[in-house]
Amino acid sequence: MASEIIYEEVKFKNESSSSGTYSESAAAPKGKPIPHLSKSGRPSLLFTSMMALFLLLTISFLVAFIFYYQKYSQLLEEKKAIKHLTYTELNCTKDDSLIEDKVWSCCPKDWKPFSSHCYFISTDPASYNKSEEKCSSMGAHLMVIHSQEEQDFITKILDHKAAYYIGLSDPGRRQWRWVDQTPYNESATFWHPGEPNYNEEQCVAINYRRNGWGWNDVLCSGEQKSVCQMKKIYL
Ligand code: MMA
Ligand code: CA
Repeated sequence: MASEIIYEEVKFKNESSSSGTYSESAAAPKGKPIPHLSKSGRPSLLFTSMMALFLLLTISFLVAFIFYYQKYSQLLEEKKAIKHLTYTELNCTKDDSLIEDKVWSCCPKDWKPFSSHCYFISTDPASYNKSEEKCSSMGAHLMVIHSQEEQDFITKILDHKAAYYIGLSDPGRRQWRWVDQTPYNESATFWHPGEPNYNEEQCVAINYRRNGWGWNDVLCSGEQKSVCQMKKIYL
């Protein structure tokens, strides 16, 4: 409020055309004081405040613009992804249940249903990252195995001569992580005898050896087949 008082003082003295204190300001021509300059010749508090406010508004506007622009682009990307995820054919079953209002549980064509999930066997070899990217582009992730039943279900339909990436990897220091963030439970693992055996092998593939199906740590750059997993679609 003090700033307004100062400003009005300036104006009043100007109109009265008295030379006053303002003619002494260095840059101002005689009798024509510059309104936004205070007695000292420095910008007045009001002017400075207005400039600060303007700057603040500009910054706020820019921040808001960037924020909404990013949100909008994200939305567009998601829409694109959803369009991409529209499966042309679903295979659905009505699960046996005594409850009347049953729902259809579906898997896309070429995906295999098991329990509450659908599985896709990708037969063209790719690195671990490329394999996971491919699953991701289909709304899935590399397969996660938490039980003997899951392990048995998938191995029954895999080729004995091939290795398949599963969604298990080590970001460092032999800390095994599932791609879906579910906890790694040491007591529900299916490593081949002697595996994992090399610190540089930070990704896991499932393959068949004389003792049966099991997990082996492998180099993530190696090109392997893979298995994708996603939740069943309920209609
Ligand atoms: C290969 C490779 C390793 C695996 C051993 C087992 C020679 O390396 O697949 O990941 O542990 O075979 O002998
Ligand atoms: Ca190994």
